Amino acid sequence: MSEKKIALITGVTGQDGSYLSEFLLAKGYEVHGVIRRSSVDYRERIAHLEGIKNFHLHYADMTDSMSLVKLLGIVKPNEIYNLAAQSHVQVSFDSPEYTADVDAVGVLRILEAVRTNHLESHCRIYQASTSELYGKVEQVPQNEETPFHPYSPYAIAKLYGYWIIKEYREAYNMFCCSGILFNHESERRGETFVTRKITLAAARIAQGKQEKLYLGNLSSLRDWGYAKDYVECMWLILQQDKPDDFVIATGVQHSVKEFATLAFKAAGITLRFEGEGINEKGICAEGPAQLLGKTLVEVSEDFYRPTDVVNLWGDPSKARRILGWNPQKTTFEQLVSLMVKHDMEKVAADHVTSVMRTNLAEYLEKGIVK
Ligand code: F7E
Repeated sequence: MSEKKIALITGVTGQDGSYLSEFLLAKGYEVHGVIRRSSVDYRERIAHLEGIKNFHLHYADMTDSMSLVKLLGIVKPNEIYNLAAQSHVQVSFDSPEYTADVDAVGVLRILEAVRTNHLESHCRIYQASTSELYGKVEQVPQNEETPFHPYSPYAIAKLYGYWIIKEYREAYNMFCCSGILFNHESERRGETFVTRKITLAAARIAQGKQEKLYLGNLSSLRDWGYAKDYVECMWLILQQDKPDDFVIATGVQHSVKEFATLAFKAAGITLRFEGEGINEKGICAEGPAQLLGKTLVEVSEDFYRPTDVVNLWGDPSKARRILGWNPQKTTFEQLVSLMVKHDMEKVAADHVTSVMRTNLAEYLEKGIVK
C-alpha cells in the first residue's frame, strides 16, 4: 500500500480550498478536489495547480449523493476536508433552500458516502464550521463552550452540519471534527465579502477607476484572520489523537469602519467619517488632490441584512494550547496591507490589459495585426 496520504477537498476552487491544496501538496499529499460543471470559468484560484502530478480534479456535487458515493469509492481518501458551501450570509436570505441543501444536507451526504463505502475507520473528516453559529451573540469573546444562536439561513444550515458531525462521531465512532472558523480573508477572498469589496474599491478609487464605495452596516464587529494561516489549523485538527472541535480566530476584533479606514490609508487616502447610521459618510481628508473633500464611502440599505450578526470575537485559547497554533501569525494590519497591495497591483494591471485591448482593436482596424 502506498505511504502517501490521500486528501479529498470539496470546495477546492474557493479561497480556503486553494490554500489548503497548496499546503497539502507541500506536505506530500495526493490531493483530489471536487469541482462542479459551470459555463463560466471559476477555477482561477487553482489554475496554477492544474497539471501538477499529485493534484486531481473530479466532477461531483454536494446536492448529488450518487456522485459523492461514487467519488469516495474511487478516491478512498484518508482525509476529507468539506469546505464546499453556499458561503455568503446575505445570499442565504435569497436562496435559503439551496443553502440548506448544500450547507446542511450536503454534510450528511458526505458522511453517508463514507459509510456506504465502509471507510469509517480509514478516513478522517474536517467540517468547515463557522463563527456565524454564535449569531446573535450571548457572550463575548466566543469559545467552544459559548451557546449558539444562529441568526441567518446560512448559520442555521451550518448548525445542522455542526451537529451531524458530532452525532456521527458519537454514534459511529467516526473521526469527524468541526473547525469553528471566524472570518478569514486574503487576496483570494471573493469580491462580495466586505473586506475584499473594500480593498478592491480603495485600489480603484485611488487609481481613478471608481468614484464611490457603498457599504452596509459600518459598525459591525468581526475577528478577521488570514486564510492562509487558517488552513494549517484545518490540517492540525485532523492530526490529533482524538476528534474534537476547535475555535479558530485571532482573538482581536475590529469594525467594518476600521477595516475601511485602514484599507484606504494603505491606498494613500485618509478618510474622515461624518454622520450616523444610513447617513454616515467617509470623506477624503488627505490624499490625491482630485479626491480631497469628496465623499468616497456611503451607506446603502441594499447591503443591510434582515438580521445581522454584529459582534463576533473569537477566543482561540484551545487551538493555541492543544494544536500549538499561533493566532497572531499575521496581524490585522498586515492582513489589510497585503490585500491592498495585491489589489493596487491588480487594478493597475487591469488597466494595462484594457489599454492593450484598446490598442489591439485599433491595430486590427488598421490592419497592422490580423
Ligand atoms: O460580512 C457587514 C455585514 O459578508 C461581514 C463568510 O465567509 O464569514 C463570512 O460571513 C460584516 C457583516 O462576511 C457590507 O453586514 C457591511 O456584518 O464579509 P461578510 P460574514 O457575513 O461575516 C463567516 C465566518 C462565514 O462563515 C461566511 O461564510 O460586514 N457589511 N457592509 C457588509 N458585508 C458585505 N458582504 N458587503 C457590504 O457592503
